[in-house]
Amino acid sequence: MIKAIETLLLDVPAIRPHRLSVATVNVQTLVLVRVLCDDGIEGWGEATTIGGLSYGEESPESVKVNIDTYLAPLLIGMEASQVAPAMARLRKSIQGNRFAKCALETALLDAQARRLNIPLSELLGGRVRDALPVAWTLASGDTQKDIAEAEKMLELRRHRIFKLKIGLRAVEADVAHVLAIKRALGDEVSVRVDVNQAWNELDAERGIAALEAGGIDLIEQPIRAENRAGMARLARRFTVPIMADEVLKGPLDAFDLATHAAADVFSVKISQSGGLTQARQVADIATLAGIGLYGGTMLEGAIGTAASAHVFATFSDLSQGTELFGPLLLTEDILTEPLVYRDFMLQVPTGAGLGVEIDRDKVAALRRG
Ligand code: MUC
Ligand code: MG
Repeated sequence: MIKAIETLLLDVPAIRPHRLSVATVNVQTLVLVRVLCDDGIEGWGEATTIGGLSYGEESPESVKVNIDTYLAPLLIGMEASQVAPAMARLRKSIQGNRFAKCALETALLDAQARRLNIPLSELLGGRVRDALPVAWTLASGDTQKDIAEAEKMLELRRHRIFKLKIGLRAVEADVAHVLAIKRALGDEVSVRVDVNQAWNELDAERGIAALEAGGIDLIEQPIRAENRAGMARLARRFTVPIMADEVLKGPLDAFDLATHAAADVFSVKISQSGGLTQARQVADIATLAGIGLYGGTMLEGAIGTAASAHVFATFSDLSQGTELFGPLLLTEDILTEPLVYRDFMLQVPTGAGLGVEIDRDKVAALRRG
């Protein structure tokens, strides 16, 4: 039986300001969810947003208050080992709140997989890989700093895929910044851009043409999420793959985007999808439609990143890799043993549940209030 559900806000400083077109992240707030069951087993989940309400319509504070007030009371007393009926109850009674639902589903599946003594991935159909390629986002806003940061990552053998955040400056200035980095890093390295919706369609046509000619490998959410027809026009017009991110908020969007050929690649995010099961559904739709897959992040800490890793490890095709670098952007970790990044890959934890152990002292030290 589900006995209690606790939510905590943790404020964790970033290693450097992380600049997106919609916000600059200096401190990341993690919402941790702890589900306690009457058999003594507990499960952990996490939700993060980017820049409070700058990126989406949930904030860390709204996730906490909505779980505490509306979602948790629906779950207390339900059978803890029956995660599907518990999630069905939430989905029936609660509109929206995908991030909150995802954090709860993560905690419930973590607890259930611990109960069965299997990795969480095995509750989602089973993993087909034990390590995931991980991109790093260069977002200092400064070309030389970004090049130096990328060179350091290559030397450490941590990342050889780099995603650049653009869209704040004029198209030409952004293109010059990206192509300078691409030239400095060379052909062995994959350079991609995320415009975070900043361009209009005409800007996008100009910008993407120049980026494609300069050898850039992937263009993420170049225009407003609402302009799905524009996404389809860009996907048809260019050879360089166009990736859907902000427009993709779960299986129904995945179905619609696939139907209208509005993206070549989906960035699957567990929280944007509304949970781990729904993230799998998004991936299934992509695979059936011949759309490529990328494992996205909402800059989660270790718990959300481990949960994402368990989901992405089940994807049969993960052609574009992942960007599960969230914990590496933060100055503090909350695990007893950090996640392992080695040879350009994140190792998917193999222990029971999420396969990570929470350091309670660290959590207490970072807890808000
Ligand atoms: C996004 O839009 O992809 C993911 C990586 C990163 O640097 O920012 C996030 C959000
Ligand atoms: Mg994005």
